[in-house]
This record gives sequence, structure tokens and C-alpha cells, in this order.
Amino acid sequence: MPQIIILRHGESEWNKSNKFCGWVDVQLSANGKQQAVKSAELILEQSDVSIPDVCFTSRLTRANQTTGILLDKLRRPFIDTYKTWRLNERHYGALQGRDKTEVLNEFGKEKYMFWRRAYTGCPPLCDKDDEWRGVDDRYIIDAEDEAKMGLKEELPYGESLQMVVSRLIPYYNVVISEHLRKGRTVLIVTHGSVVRALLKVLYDISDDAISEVNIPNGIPIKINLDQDTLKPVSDKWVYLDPERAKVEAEKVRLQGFTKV
Ligand code: DG2
Repeated sequence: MPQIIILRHGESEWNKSNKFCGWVDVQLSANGKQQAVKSAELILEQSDVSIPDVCFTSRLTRANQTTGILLDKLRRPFIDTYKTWRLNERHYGALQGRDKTEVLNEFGKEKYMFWRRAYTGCPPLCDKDDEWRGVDDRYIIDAEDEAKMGLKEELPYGESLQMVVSRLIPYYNVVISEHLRKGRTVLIVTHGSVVRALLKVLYDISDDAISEVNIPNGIPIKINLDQDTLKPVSDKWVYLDPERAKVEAEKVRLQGFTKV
């Protein structure tokens, strides 16, 4: 049976310091590295979780570092790992680099939560030359590959979750699903908004309900899929450490309201 293991990267330096990050390329914190080790232990401990056959991740360092630590601890550094901007965090536009509490105080709770969690909530866009836009030469290779696949798109200046779904799903359907159809276990190491986008599509979650979903750093999610339909076989995704996931997801929800 095909299985997906989805993981939000370990805590980053900017998760720790309460800043909107998006496409800004920050490192894992020491705690984030520990969370990646713990993720591997959780996968190894649980007999109904398969060892991944193939891995997909973003082009952002915090997800790549998490992937490296995790695959080393799983003793699977050799499996194919594909990187794509389509698994990058939602582009947080002109909010990137800003302190979450300052944005909350400046614009108010309603706007702040609209930008963070509403399905159509697009943050103010950044300019092409914004120092925090986060687009550099690493994305040239994606453009070359995508031209061959007929998937080409302009890189973002700010995105809603709905826009993330639009750029992610063609890649999921064309590239990732090919491995699932072969019955493989696919590891996806990505970011909070991308995990939400994947769950929304896989479980057909409403636009309102997805705004209540918060994803903790560094706790793997297991999803078994039907071999024919590639739909989840149960109606809820499973965290490998459900108790800790609940506590940590609540901390994510409250970011900006309380300093983390
Ligand atoms: C966080 C998510 O993304 O922030 O971009 O600041 O998963 O890459 O750490 P990640 C960011 P929230 O949407 O939870 O505020």
C-alpha cells in the first residue's frame, strides 16, 4: 500500500525568533536539529510506518537540513531526493523578515489572522527588488526542468494558501503520484503552509476548516493511500506523536500573540 510521510521541517532560527519567514532562507535552530533526529526515531519505532523509498523537499535550507538529518538517522541517505520550489513555504510577501507580534499590533488581529490562516488570505506583495523576497539563482534549474514538463510559472511575490494549492497540485499529480502509483513510501519534508495545502486536497477539507489547522515543527504525519484511487484510506491523518503534536500545534496557532 502506498504511504506518504509528511513532515514540517524542524524549528528554524526565525520560528524561534518569531519572524515571518516564507522564502527567506534561514537555518534550523539547535532545537530544530534535535526535532529532525526525533522524527527519525519516531519513524523507526513504529512498525506500521515504512522506511521511505523516495523523498521530496523544497529548495529552502531549513527543509533540506531536516531531510539530511532525518535520512542519515534512518540510514537512507542514498534514496533519491528531489527538490522543487513548488514545495517551498508560502511566499509571505512584504511580511517576510517582520516580527509577528509587531505585525499583529500594527494591523490588528483580524488582518493578522486573515494573512496567516484564511484560505484566500494573500499578504501584501513584495517588490521585485525587496531585500527579503528570497528569490535567487537556485531557482534557475527548476525553470529549466519545468519547461520540459510544461509546468512553468512565474515565481511569487506573495501567496495565499489557495495559490500554494494551485502551484503544488500539478507537481503532486505529475511527479509525486508517479511514485505512489508504484506502491512506494514517499517522504515529503516541507513547510507549515504546504503541509496544510496537501492535507486540504487529500482530505477535501473546506476553506473554513483548513484555517483552523496548525502544523507543528518536526513531528511526522503518516497517511496510507488506496493503491487504485491514491486517496487516504482513513478519514484523518495520524501524527507519530499525537500528544506532542497537539501541544505544539497550539503554540503555532498562538505565534505573535505570545512570544515563542
Ligand atoms: C512559517 C509559517 O513557515 O508561519 O513562513 O514564517 O513552516 O517555513 O516555518 P515555516 C513562516 P505561520 O504561517 O505559522 O505564521
